[in-house]
Amino acid sequence: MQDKPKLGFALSAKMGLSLLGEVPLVAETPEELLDDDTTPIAHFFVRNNGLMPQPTGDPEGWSFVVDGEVERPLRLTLAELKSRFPHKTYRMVLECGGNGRSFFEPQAAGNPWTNGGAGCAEWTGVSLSDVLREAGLKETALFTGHFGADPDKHGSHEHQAMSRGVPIAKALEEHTLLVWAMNGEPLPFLHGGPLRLIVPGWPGSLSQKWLTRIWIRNREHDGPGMTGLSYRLPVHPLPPGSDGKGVALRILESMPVRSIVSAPADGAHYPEGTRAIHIRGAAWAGDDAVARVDVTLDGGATWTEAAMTPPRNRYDWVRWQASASLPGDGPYEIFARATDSQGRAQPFHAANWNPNGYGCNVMHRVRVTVGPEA
Ligand SMILES: Nc1nc2c(c(=O)[nH]1)N[C@H]1C(S)=C(S)[C@@H](COP(=O)(O)O)O[C@H]1N2
Ligand SMILES: [Mo]
Repeated sequence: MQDKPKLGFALSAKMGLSLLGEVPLVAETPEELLDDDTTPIAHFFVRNNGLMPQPTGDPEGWSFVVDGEVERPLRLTLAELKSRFPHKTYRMVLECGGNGRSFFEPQAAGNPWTNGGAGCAEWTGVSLSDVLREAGLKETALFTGHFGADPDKHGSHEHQAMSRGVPIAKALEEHTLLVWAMNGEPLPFLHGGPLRLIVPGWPGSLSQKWLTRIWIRNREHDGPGMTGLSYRLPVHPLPPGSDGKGVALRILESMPVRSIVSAPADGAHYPEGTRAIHIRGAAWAGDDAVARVDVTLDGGATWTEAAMTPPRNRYDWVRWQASASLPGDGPYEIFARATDSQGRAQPFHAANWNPNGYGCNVMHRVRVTVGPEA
């Protein structure tokens, strides 16, 4: 973490993130900076697939369309959206589909996220379902297709950098929002302001930034990010390193259960004689709830159950804490393991290798030492 380059002045509003790519801009949050109940904007990860659009001088006049399989196609400005539909604020996790990818062996293609391609912010907007109701879904409405104002990574507006979509049932969930504010502030440009989607629990790529259009379709959407190996997992396990050609695939929908240790930080040192350490972190589980979090300092021989603070609303993360007693000085490895409400727990080793490296939820490992300063 320490040896990765830090963000330059282009992202001066961001503090302490690790840069994974400059063009397109990709930056993740070290786990120890995810120690707040609500992730501050300054620490929230950034993922672009193309270049950024022109910032607008008139946020309230920003408009988007809803068209396709609807009775009444709509064009709404942000001002109209705010005045015509009930406002909702939820604290919800946004997580990149490739979060955890760097832990796959051998390395899978794509940005080498550790666990910091995720954050949990308060999003304010309106339910997409309220807008779709106004447009009137036809019986043929099966899927959404999302469009943004950003050019692709070559600067061309002919193709979308990313254009994904969801089955209509996910679009109709109350928590799927059209969002204009983050942590009570106008949605920052870097995070898709003035207007973006938030599709919680599923890969972040569905949460279109700089939103210009929602195309209601009568079939699965086929924009960039929807075809080939994109956001697809093998139905049956693949030998690590294989190219995934010709195997049965399914689209990654709900993200798998994950926990992070946000304190102590990896590499922390405690004075000699320390016999208890306090550990805290966060856990979340896609569409599912977190049932429990356990920590171990002895490689899984013994586990301590963490105390969890309940989520504020569905898709919020749980904050958890645990105290662990230590038998003596020495090096310790902390592992945190979350289990979802269907009994699925995080593995010690990533078992679901796939060519594009999605959904790796291997346990977060934090190394600490107790003893005299070296
Ligand atoms: N228009 C647009 N929306 C986008 C993207 C993009 O490249 N262009 N990237 C997606 C991906 S892959 C992720 S993980 C999230 C990241 O959102 P953030 O940059 O606000 O953290 O935005 C999604 N929405
Ligand atoms: Mo992503």
